[in-house]
Amino acid sequence: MDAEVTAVDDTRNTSTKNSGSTDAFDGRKVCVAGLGVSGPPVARALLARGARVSVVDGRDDDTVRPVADALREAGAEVILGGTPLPEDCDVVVTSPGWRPTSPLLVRAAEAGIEVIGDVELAWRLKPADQVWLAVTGTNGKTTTVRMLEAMLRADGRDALAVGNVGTPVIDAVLPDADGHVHDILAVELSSFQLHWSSSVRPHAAVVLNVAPDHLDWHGGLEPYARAKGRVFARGTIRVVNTTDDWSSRLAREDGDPHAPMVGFGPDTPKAGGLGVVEDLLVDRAFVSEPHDNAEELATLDDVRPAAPHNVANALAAAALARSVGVAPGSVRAGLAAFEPEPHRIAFVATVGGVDYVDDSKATNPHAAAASLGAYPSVVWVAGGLLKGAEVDELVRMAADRLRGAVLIGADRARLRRALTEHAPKVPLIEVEAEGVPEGRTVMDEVVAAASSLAQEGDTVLLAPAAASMDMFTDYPERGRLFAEAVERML
Ligand code: UMA
Repeated sequence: MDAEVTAVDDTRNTSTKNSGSTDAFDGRKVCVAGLGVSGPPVARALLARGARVSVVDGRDDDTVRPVADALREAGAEVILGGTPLPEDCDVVVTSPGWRPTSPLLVRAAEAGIEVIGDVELAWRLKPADQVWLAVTGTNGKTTTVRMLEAMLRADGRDALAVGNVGTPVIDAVLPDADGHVHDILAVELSSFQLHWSSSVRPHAAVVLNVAPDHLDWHGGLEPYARAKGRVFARGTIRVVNTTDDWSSRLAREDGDPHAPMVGFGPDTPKAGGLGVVEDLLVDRAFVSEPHDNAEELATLDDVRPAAPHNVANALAAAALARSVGVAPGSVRAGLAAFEPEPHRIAFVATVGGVDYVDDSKATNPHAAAASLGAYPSVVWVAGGLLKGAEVDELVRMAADRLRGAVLIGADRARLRRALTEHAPKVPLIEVEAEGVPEGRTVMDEVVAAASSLAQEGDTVLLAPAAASMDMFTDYPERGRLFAEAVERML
């Protein structure tokens, strides 16, 4: 029997804050692994706490050198172009992307040195009364934390979305230049960040879904999923996607059996859950007498972009918001204020009766499946780094709606094999990164190939099912170049 659900309004009017443990790092020698987004603020926070800090990064280029110089000036030792484990380290704080098999982390483990991530450090340093609401899952995390942030703010809360979404968590737990610390954080946590966390205990948390991704990093689906399950800590309200087996399983097996469990899904909710009744998003969890009562939160029209998986994101965000007493009207106002992120099922233009859509954020097969499912007749632009994921099921599922496919990137042979086997009649064009004619970009070639396959009424959909770094800086650059190439055809 699941524990009873009660919304806890513990985030209002917190004018003073207890500070986190202040002296735990004083005089200790800390190695910070990585000088990307999370490493520098971690190093600065530790210096401010009196730690002796050594930062290491395998890169030594024009991007990291100025960052390294600034940290040296602040008192850190910085080693670039190699990743030795600095002498006499008491603890290592790693950036999330570092694999457990990377030599520095292996050496630290062998030497019995504690390794934690940036999120764990932030948890240990945060004010005791700052509330965390956590979101993890393979897809939809960023949208969900942004919706949650908007709902909290619409309710008048002092809230900020942080974590994998881009703002390092450490920046939001220490006072800013004006001495201000946010009351409540909507924290997006990746499987990497959860792997390196041990004592993080959000007030409420959700695993949106689990599908194969980052398998090469974690060594398989089970360890990847179990890393996500760590978000359900002792006492954490478990918010669960009732349509996703892993989400429920992790809440049951890895969560606290005494903590409330709140399901959400696309159907009429049972008492204790959130769901959809006709065109309404409805709460039957955070209400008095849930067996008799339901609270209307919003309509399906309030959810943008309008796609089934996005309704699930909105319900998950609503459940987390309601767990801290956000009013129903603020859920709706938050959805209205929410700005969809670029490169997520973003319409680019119609050219010759064909719609061009940028879903460059679909960096794994599960995300690509969600966006392919939203269009009846598609020329699919796919490929890149598959990170160990299989694509057969995706191609089988999408075969009937494919007009054609344009394949790019390092792992395109896997996609070609799957298409040849499961969709043999679908025409394929492969575009190589090399040999693009002078004055044209690889995306000009991709878009030209796609338009040659498309017919009026079709959608050309960039939903690569793969990461971008083999050909582009990141997925935003991939999406931007795609959109620019489409716009050049106008
Ligand atoms: N590095 C080494 N050796 C290694 C690995 C990395 O020297 O073996 C160095 C790199 O040269 C680089 C630095 O470490 O300078 C990069 O560290 P990092 O890749 O761990 O990441 P950060 O730049 O600190 O950014 C991280 C997240 N990145 C990853 O998890 C890969 C960001 O998520 C996050 O926004 C940021 O912290 C703030 O919390 C990005 C991401 O791609 C968006 N996340 C993955 C995803 O969403 O799928 C999980």
